[in-house]
Amino acid sequence: MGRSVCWAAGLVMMLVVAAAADGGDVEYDGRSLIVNGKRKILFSGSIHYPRSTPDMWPSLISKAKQGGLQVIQTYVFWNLHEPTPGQYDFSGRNDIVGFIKEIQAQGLYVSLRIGPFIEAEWTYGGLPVWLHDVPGIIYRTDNEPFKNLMHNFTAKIVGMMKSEGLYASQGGPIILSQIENEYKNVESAFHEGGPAYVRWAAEMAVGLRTGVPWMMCKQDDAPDPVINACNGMKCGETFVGPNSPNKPSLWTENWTSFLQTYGEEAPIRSAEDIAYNVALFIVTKNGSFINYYMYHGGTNFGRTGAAYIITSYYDQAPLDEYGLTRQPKYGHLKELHAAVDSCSETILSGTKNNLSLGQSQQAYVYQGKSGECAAFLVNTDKRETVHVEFKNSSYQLPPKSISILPDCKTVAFNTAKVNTQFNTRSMIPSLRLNSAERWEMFSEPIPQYNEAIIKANMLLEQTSTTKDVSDYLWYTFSLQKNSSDSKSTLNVDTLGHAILAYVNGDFVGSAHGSRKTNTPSLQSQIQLNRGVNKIALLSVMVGLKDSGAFLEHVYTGIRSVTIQDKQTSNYTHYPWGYQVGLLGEKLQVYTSTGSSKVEWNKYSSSKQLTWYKTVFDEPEGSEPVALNLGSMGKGEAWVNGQSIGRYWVSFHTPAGKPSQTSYHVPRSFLKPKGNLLVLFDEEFGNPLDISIDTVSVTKVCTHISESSDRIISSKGDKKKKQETSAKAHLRCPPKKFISKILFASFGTPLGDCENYSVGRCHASNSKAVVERACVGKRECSVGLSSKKFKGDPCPGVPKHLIIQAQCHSHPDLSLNLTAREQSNLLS
Ligand SMILES: *[C@@H]1O[C@H](CO)[C@@H](O)[C@H](O)[C@H]1NC(C)=O
Ligand SMILES: *[C@@H]1O[C@H](CO)[C@@H](O)[C@H](O)[C@H]1NC(C)=O
Ligand SMILES: *[C@@H]1O[C@H](CO)[C@@H](O)[C@H](O)[C@H]1NC(C)=O
Ligand SMILES: *[C@@H]1O[C@H](CO)[C@@H](O)[C@H](O)[C@H]1NC(C)=O
Ligand SMILES: *[C@@H]1O[C@H](CO)[C@@H](O)[C@H](O)[C@H]1NC(C)=O
Ligand SMILES: *[C@@H]1O[C@H](CO)[C@@H](O)[C@H](O)[C@H]1NC(C)=O
Ligand SMILES: *[C@@H]1O[C@H](CO)[C@@H](O)[C@H](O)[C@H]1NC(C)=O
Ligand SMILES: *[C@@H]1O[C@H](CO)[C@@H](O)[C@H](O)[C@H]1NC(C)=O
Ligand SMILES: CC(=O)N[C@H]1CO[C@H](CO)[C@@H](O)[C@@H]1O
Repeated sequence: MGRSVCWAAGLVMMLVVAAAADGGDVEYDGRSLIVNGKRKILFSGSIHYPRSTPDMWPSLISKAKQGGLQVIQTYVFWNLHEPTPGQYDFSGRNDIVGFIKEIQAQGLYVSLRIGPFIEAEWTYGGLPVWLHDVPGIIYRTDNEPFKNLMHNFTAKIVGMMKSEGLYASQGGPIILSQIENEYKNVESAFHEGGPAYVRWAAEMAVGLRTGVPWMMCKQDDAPDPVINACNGMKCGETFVGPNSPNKPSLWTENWTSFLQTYGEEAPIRSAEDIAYNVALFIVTKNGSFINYYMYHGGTNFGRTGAAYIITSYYDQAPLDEYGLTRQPKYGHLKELHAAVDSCSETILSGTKNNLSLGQSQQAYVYQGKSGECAAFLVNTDKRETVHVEFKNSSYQLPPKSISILPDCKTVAFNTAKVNTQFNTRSMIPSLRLNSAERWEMFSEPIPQYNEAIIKANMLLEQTSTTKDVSDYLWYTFSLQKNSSDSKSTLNVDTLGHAILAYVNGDFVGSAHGSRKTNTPSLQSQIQLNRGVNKIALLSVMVGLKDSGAFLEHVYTGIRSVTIQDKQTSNYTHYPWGYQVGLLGEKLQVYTSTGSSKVEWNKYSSSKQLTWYKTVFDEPEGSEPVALNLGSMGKGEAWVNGQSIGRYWVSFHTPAGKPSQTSYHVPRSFLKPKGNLLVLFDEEFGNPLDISIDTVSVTKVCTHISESSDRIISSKGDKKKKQETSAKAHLRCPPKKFISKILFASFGTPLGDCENYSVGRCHASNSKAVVERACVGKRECSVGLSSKKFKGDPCPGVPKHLIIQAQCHSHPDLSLNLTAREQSNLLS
């Protein structure tokens, strides 16, 4: 498919593809993808269809488009689509065709990563658990049973796409597909089976004749014509490049943040750092396709998250879990895309030169045939702001930054200068479920060996016993004691994620692991009675492993059990009874029909292993809804029978906080009245402190500096300076208005939008000036000029303006607006 193409000069790049995306033929060469004869620098963002709901898709895609993306990338989730062999599910959140058609309708392209091994922090890396029982199977190597099933599923998906006409070669939006995923990470474990499998996978995929290129990420030996692509945070620094001069530089996963596991803080990656690495990839690696992983992360509903992965997925992405724009990340990247788009023609077809501007400063200059010129000024110095001379003008380059000059003169964008406002999201309680009367509870019974249906003279492996229909497996045995004198110690070694132990119905101890460590062995002091003692161990999984070689051999569940008193008795090989899952799960007590199958009691006090039930009305309005589970322990929650995911509030981060307390309840799960909320808590969670919250942006903040003038002319051109003098822009989300100025300082305020205070120099009328310009409006701008503030509070000193404002729904009768503010409202 690679071919060299004479670069057409004067070709008009369409920045926004009109109406429906019509890909046409997709080809590539060493410079870029060529879609319908046109070279493109494509900005792409990952949005996974099952991690949001179909009613959210149009708005997510539209926001992505407004953010300057031309492509949406998604994985395909095999274990969702083929839960049992040969039985497929493409309904609801699994409606991949509907998702792709929505992207097409909005005029964007699709990058389809079929895998079908995908990792993706998704349980079992996307593989169906039933694969485990296929005789002789070894995943992801030169193994016939695996290759047959992988081929079957890949062909099924490609066939569906073709029959819906969704490939660009058919006039559809799919311009790129991926086979396998980061295989290089495991390849060596399979010895000669590895390379043979890579060759087979490439051939199999290419043989499906989609008419669009295939890629493999992190696979530097991807066989022709499959393109090897880069994954990571710093492809601008780390990517070794395409493995052929005829393949373009593609970045399939530029992590906008990182995965988060229980017990860890949210990983934060700044807008500046992402923008720097993207711009660097374009100039130093000839990058022409950049995908943000994730652009919208969303929610791991149900039990779909991989081992220890929290339910909220990449909430720090440009669109947060709820689909709200996360600023300044979203806006800063949007400005980057616009700056690159405005000169992408020159970048793609011009000749590139680089010249040194200083010790750690370089200019990359693209020169077009008809005199067009675009430049990227790179400062790799991580500490110093430097002034450089470029084409007789002087430019200030902040530390670790890249300035983009689409015409080689004017700075359209600098990766380190954030002009976008910040916003702060709030969870506002709409309903507190704090009265005991509204709750009912049902205790999950602790099973006994005698009643077990499954029995074995050994400890069974958990996942092959449960077939992953539940996170839970009970292990029970009974033990005859002739004396009651001794205190004993129960020792349990497990490869499950958490374990709870009961002796004669009493809780005796628990333990859990983390993504990085195995579950430590449980050691509990126990008292055994004379006669029969009933031991019950509940082994709990928090998702299945999603990475590494030989997933089919991963052992889960309890490995060894001993009881120590005067001597040590080993019960590893002993008559054990098993119960797969919980009674409440079997009866589906979280559904309206299932809940009537058990006897619910009035809420008395928090107990372990307890189901809680209540009903609530939908909060008014259209803002996203979340459940604040900050008072709960560990378990799962359902709304109207649909699981909103696992929660684990009791597992704290090193800073002593839960990794996640708010859990998304999609509006589409709700009806206006009488929504059934059911929770199962393994620990001593207190449901009386749960609240139903609405999620909204309540504060916006902007920080602007005089020194952020775009051009500093060496000739001190004052007129120019004034023209480009900065304005602070504030804007509330739709249907909200600036109700209050929380902080404003023109002068030398300290800190930034996250942490500010008045500095030495401060115009005392700052707040009044800003209030006059902004309160009551949805958006406003305030110029950064002394005139506006009736005088210069400190002549000669470079000044800043920081404004933080509160956004409020309108109309709000509690607001006492002045006449002027009321007229702002009407304007
Ligand atoms: C592949 O799929 C076809 C139906 O599409 C089915 O008949 C066949 O048994 C499948 N093969 C395997 C190995 O599952
Ligand atoms: C980028 O493209 C230029 C030709 O325009 C080539 O000389 C250079 O080697 C390429 N750089 C990389 C990192 O591929
Ligand atoms: C041009 O860029 C290359 C690679 O980025 C670097 O090795 C070289 O030193 C640069 N040349 C100048 C003159 O800065
Ligand atoms: C820079 O200035 C010098 C002298 O003033 C002039 O000769 C040269 O052409 C200028 N270069 C550019 C790129 O404008
Ligand atoms: C307890 O007593 C029973 C019969 O009295 C005997 O068969 C059994 O071995 C004894 N068990 C232990 C642990 O001593
Ligand atoms: C108990 O027996 C099992 C199986 O024989 C063995 O793997 C385990 O190490 C034993 N545990 C102890 C503490 O000896
Ligand atoms: C906030 O800023 C002040 C001074 O500007 C600084 O001393 C303090 O450490 C900052 N606090 C945080 C949490 O960043
Ligand atoms: C509005 O004015 C009333 C009466 O003057 C006062 O009680 C109330 O607190 C004011 N509300 C706000 C939000 O300032
Ligand atoms: C390829 C790449 O850029 N990998 C980097 C991804 O991010 C992690 C964490 O920051 C780095 O350790 C890798 O080097």
